[in-house]
Amino acid sequence: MYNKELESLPLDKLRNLQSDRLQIMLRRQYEHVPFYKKAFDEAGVDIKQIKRIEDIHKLPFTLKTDLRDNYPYHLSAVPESQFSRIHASSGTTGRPTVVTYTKNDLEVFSEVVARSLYAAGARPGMKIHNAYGYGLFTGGLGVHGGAEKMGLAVIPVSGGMTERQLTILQDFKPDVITCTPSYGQTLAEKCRERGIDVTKLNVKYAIIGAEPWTEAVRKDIETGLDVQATNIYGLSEVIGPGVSQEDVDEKGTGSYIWEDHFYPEIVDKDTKEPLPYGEEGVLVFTTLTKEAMPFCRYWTNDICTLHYDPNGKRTHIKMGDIKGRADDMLIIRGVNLFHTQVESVIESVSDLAAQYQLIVSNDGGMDKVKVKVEMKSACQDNYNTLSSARQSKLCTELQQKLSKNIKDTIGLSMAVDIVNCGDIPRSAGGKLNRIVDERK
Ligand code: DLL
Repeated sequence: MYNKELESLPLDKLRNLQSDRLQIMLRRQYEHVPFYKKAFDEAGVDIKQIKRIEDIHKLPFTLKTDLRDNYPYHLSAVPESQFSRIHASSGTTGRPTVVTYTKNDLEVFSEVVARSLYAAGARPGMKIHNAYGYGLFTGGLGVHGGAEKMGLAVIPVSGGMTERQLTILQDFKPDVITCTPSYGQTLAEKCRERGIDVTKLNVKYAIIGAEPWTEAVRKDIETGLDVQATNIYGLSEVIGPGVSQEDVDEKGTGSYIWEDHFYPEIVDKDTKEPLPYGEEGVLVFTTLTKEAMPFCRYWTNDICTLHYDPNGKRTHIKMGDIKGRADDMLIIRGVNLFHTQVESVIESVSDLAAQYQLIVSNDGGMDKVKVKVEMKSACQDNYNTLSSARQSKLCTELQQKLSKNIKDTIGLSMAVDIVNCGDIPRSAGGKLNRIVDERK
């Protein structure tokens, strides 16, 4: 463990620490953030009466719209002169979501990322190829700070320019790589295409996150780059990457949330009531140590479960995979649909990549979903050698196969559009927007 004392703190001590930190945080919010003073007063909460973390459910939620309404700095609890960094979300419409950090916040950020990198297999003295975007996105600089704190040599590659990334992977000999899952798959595909012998690369660990992914994606990256891949989760509003991390020896059992800094709850999407551990609902976080922008019960919109793992190395709670976003859950002709369900079906067709978009429309009153999906690069290579008649035959076969598998597994009819490798646009953070809602 990177910080054995805190990562293995007995639960009763952890609850005491969380309770102490919560009281300080609430005072900071009440005294310095007019939005929270009003929110607590309107909810009839006397923060002096909130002495234990177990009372947290009495407090009001904070929503993403609250950040937008208080753009850019009105939720900050310190004067602007105390800001050490400002990040913003990569949102495509409207005002960006702005998050501010003090010097101490950046210390905490580095601490939780260092713990995460360690859990993923990184050790001081290693080199890390950081392919998260540097800039307003928290991925690049967030991982960078934690890696430096732990004593890794950081190669600040940032996103894109895949050819250069391949050269760096071969020549700079990093032990660890961090990137989005879709970019990890792209790198794996390109290595295969170029005939790079991945067993000769030095890279041993891939730390993958910033968007949802599945076990099939893990397998693609692990075999395609000859690494052990683990999940890193986070969001800008809570700090950035490193809110939680999967341990390399405990793959598939969830990701540890660094609970001494971020207190998680799962609440029912509709009633907003807290749910017991193990039940699926919306993940909500209270930041316990942040100074510049402390958040009370921040509604992430991410859907998952929480559980304690009696067999885990650490005492902190684990979160399961993100199933989707509460606002991403589509209801198509009465069927609840997360895009990850379609992804699992796409993975059953070996020529198709998990690079896809669901385009939702409602022509003629009925909601319809079209799946736009890229061919894998091996399939693309073969496709490029075919005559146009054989090309359209191949596309039709793939369309029919995917359409049938979707109907059989999910029970919905969806049109399928097969597109070339790399044709679906990626955002600046390297993320692929899974749902395009064209409904009026
Ligand atoms: O994506 C921070 C990050 C950077 C995490 C690098 C991991 C690695 P935002 O841009 O604010 O922050 O996006 C946050 O991305 O609410 C989730 O919906 C999604 N997300 C992040 N990590 C994961 C993950 C960064 N491991 C939003 N699995 C979150 C699934 C994830 N979804």
